[in-house]
Amino acid sequence: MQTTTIAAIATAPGRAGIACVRISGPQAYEVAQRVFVPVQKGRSLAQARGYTALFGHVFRGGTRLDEAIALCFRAPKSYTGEDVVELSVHGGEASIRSLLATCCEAGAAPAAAGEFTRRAFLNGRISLTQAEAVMEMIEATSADGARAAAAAMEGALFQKIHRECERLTALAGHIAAYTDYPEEDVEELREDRLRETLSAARDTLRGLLDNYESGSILRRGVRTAIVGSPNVGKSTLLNLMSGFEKAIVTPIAGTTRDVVEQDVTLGGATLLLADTAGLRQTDDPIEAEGIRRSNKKLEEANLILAVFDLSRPLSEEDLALAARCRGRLAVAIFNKSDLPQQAQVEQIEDDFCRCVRISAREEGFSEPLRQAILGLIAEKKPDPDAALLANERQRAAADRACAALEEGLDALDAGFALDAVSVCVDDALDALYALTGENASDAVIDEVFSKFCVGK
Ligand SMILES: Nc1nc2c(ncn2[C@@H]2O[C@H](COP(=O)(O)OP(=O)(O)OP(=O)(O)O)[C@@H](O)[C@H]2O)c(=O)[nH]1
Ligand SMILES: [Mg+2]
Repeated sequence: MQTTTIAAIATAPGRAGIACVRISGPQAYEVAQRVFVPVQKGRSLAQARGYTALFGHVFRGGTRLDEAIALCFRAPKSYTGEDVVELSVHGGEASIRSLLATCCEAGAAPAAAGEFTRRAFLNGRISLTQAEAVMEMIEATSADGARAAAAAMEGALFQKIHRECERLTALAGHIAAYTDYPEEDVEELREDRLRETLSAARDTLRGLLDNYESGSILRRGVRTAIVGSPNVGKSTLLNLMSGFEKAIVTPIAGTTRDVVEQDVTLGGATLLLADTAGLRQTDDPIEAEGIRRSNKKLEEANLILAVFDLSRPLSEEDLALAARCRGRLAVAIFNKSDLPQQAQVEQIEDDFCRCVRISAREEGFSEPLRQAILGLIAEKKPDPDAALLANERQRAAADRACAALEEGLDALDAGFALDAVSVCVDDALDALYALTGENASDAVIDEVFSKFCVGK
């Protein structure tokens, strides 16, 4: 248990209806009482039970700052597991900052980034993966991202990992008993059962690792590159999808040099659109740098929107681009369908998962294009309610555990003694408990919470 009492503004900066200072720790009620006076005579914060609210005023010195609502939580039934009081006032920057300063003068220490959630973790309210999910929820910009974060907060990943830990712990115990006390009446350790447990855990982890990349589609959005030869209408397409004139459009080939980025919501997903410089051979060093960046976006994309100009024959660059899209999640967009057709699209159609004809000059998002993109994302994205690895820390830990289990299975195949297998099981358990935070080092915990915002 922590001995200090902390306070921070829990709401976002800026003007709002309400802003809130959260106070947590053993002196939360003493601090709040020095600041807050209830309106109703005879009521006091000190006597307030958990899950109750009081209306009153907050004061600094003798000066009344604002009207306020005090929300009371009593340890251990609060977010942090400690006594917590939340003071909500009108949401002006000046008033909320002055309220926080008053709470600090009254004995609270300013909270560090993520300190409330850190306390919830240290007090055993939530696992490390659930704490990370809180941050995911705060950062979620799409409905899918929020759903994935909610599932993780509920403990979808924690429970999945924890189940494997329990099975492996039981196995480790069995191996130890069997090898250390062979003369005792320990149930025989059958090799096929041993192999089964190890490979089941390994398969669970492999499934999670395989989904890691596509999980980032839910959380961060779909990295979408708009690519193609110069003048085919890439920037016009970006503007069409964004709903405003984000990028410069001109009839001059080579207009776009820098990558122009815009986030767009489609269905429940966020598309991180990147309009790029047209791909062609050039001696112009500025354009060449733009094209290098186009190629980078193309390589990194989860989804490629390859644009072609229907009104002219396909060029060498067009054919080369189509070849690069083979096997990738890519839509061919045959643009300028309002003009007479010159391009022989049959040459490249097979290189793409979907092909659509549009005129990007026409108003509004083209329905066939929307359907094509949504269909492809739906095929690729994992179930947001399932257990998913949320970040690089979790991925690395799962990877370490998976490798240890592989090693254990190899040791079995090679006919090594059970001791060798037992070491691998211990390594796997070590990695899995680090993942859930049950034996994470202070350095790892510091690292996790350093990414949080103050007030959470
Ligand atoms: N007729 C017709 N013209 C279009 C269409 N889409 C774009 N254009 C025109 O094609 C020209 C080039 O459009 P951009 O969007 O700048 O093309 P881009 O691919 O971004 O070109 P770069 O940035 O130079 O690589 C502009 O004059 C657009 O108005 C379309 O569907 N039909
Ligand atoms: Mg352009």
